[in-house]
This record gives sequence, structure tokens and C-alpha cells, in this order.
Amino acid sequence: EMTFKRYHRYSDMLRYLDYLSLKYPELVEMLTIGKSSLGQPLKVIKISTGQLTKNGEVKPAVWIDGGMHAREWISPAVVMYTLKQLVENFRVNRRVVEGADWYILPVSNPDGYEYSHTIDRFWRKTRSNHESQDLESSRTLTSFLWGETCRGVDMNRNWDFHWGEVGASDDPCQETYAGPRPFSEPETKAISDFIMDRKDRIKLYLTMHAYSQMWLIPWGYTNKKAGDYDDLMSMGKKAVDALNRVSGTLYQLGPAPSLLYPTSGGADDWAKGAAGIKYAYTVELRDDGTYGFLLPASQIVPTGKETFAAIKAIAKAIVCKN
Ligand code: 0X9
Ligand code: ZN
Repeated sequence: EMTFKRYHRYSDMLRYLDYLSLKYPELVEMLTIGKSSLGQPLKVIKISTGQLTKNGEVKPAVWIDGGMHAREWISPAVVMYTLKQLVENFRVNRRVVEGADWYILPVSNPDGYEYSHTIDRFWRKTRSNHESQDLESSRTLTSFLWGETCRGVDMNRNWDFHWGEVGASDDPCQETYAGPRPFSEPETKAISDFIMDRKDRIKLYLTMHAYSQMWLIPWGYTNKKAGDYDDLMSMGKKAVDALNRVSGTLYQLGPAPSLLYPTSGGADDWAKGAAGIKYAYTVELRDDGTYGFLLPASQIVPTGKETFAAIKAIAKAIVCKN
């Protein structure tokens, strides 16, 4: 019902989610957690074999999102692959599926994702418009630019934790525009509300990006080490080791400022610093820059396989303690 031979449009992905919830009603639940700026539904799939463990304790939960940046097509594809493994390959993955409730959002920025498929392959931001209606409707060059290039906010600069401090722009026409205020975007607002409501149960937060093959740990906004740096690193190592064992693909592990660059208002920092989720990671998927954002669809399955092994390993280590 879902091939991984090509990159799919948002509506195709939603159709697969519908199919899963119809075919596996005892395991899968669809939750609409909000709407994008252009009115598209933000759909989270909850995979659960029951909220309580055999001992009657409330199970931990895992959150995974993809597609925060529109042009990083491999991200939603890998999240969909993960979803398929957890649900349709339940028997093989039983331990991790039963060990936690899984909340999976394949495309957190559907407006941007569709824009990247139809108009501008390299679009990164959302498609909101924070300019006045006035300017938008007048037929000037300025308003034309506003209506096109200067739309949207970088969702990964829009979270309410050290918002706008470093590596973010206050210029709406820039790729890293942080927005007029934290959580100005309905997408980041909806996700953060949903996570906050479940923050004590969510033990692992993963946000999938591309590219550069890195498993990034907080903090992104500062060079200072997180308080539990050692734990973040040792769990992260389980992930990148498992990934490497599948395919030989090498991933670097460490904080964003030392491996990439510092940025603030990121989702991972918010998950850890504001929601208090101890294990929060940004995963930069394939490749190393050979194809970059234009990663051929023939790499969806290999990227999915290795990444699922990593997710399974880190989830097991965090939620299946016994
Ligand atoms: O810049 C980003 O948002 C991420 N890289 S990407 O190429 N996918 O745009 C890295 C974010 C790492 N996390 C933080 N800096 N908090
Ligand atoms: Zn990204």
C-alpha cells in the first residue's frame, strides 16, 4: 500500500495513514493535532498496545516527527518507513512496540512540503504570511516579493526556548527567519501543545532532518554541555552503532554547535529544555552532500533500514529497561 520507490505527495501519505488505521484498528489510532497555515491537517499516528504495562504502570512514550524542513524529502519518507515497520512488521518489532506508546508525525510542515513538490524544490520554511493584508493585496513589486519569497518561517527556529538568540534571522525573507514571535506558526504551536500535554510520558524525542549523517544532541543554542551530556552521548552511540552495523554508513554524534553551527529556537532544545524530555535528538539523515537534498529515491529503502535499526536500538535502551 505504500511503496518506497519514490517520494510521495502529502495526500498519498495521508491515504496510507488512513489505510493503516482501518487495517490495524487495535494498534493504530489517527489523531489530528491541528492545521497548517493553509489549512492542511497535521496527523499524528499513535501506535499502542495499551497504555499500561503488565504491572499496571503507565507506559513511556516515544515521539518522532519528520518534514519540518520542506525540501528534506528523505525525512518524511524515513518516518513513513519507520511507521510501516512498527505496524506492519509488528511481530518482528514486538518488544519496542509493546514497550511504549509511539506518536509519529510524518510531515510537520505539509504546506512547505507541497510547495517544494510543486513550485520550488529548495523551499525550507512554512508558507505562512505575516505581512499585513494591505501590503499583500496592493499590486506592487514589494507585495509580490512578500507574497512569494518572503513567506514562511523556519519551523526549527520558531520554538519557545532561547528563541531568536543565535543562528536565526529576524528578516522574513531569509531562510532561517525565526518568525515574529515564538510559536507564531500553527504547526509548531500544535506540536508543542500536544507534546506538553504528554511531556511526563514522552521519554524520547526524535526530529528527522537532512542531510549530513549526524545524530545531534542538545544544546543547539550554546556551546555549554547539557547536564546529562554523557547519557545523551551513550544512548546516541547505541543508535549510530546499530545504524553502522546495518550498512556501514557512518554517522557523527555530538552537539549541533560543534558538528554544524549554533542555532536557537530549535525543536530538540525545546523538547529538552522546556518540555523536560531527557533524550532529545535531531537526526540529519543521508547523505554526506553527494546529492544533498536531491537524494535519489533509490536511497529511501537503505536509509529507512539503517535508520529504523538506530531508532529501534535507542528506543529499546531508553524505554525497555529490564
Ligand atoms: O539548522 C537546522 O535547523 C538543522 N539542520 S538542517 O540542515 N536540517 O536545517 C540542525 C538543527 C540542530 N539543532 C539545533 N541547533 N538545536
Ligand atoms: Zn532540516
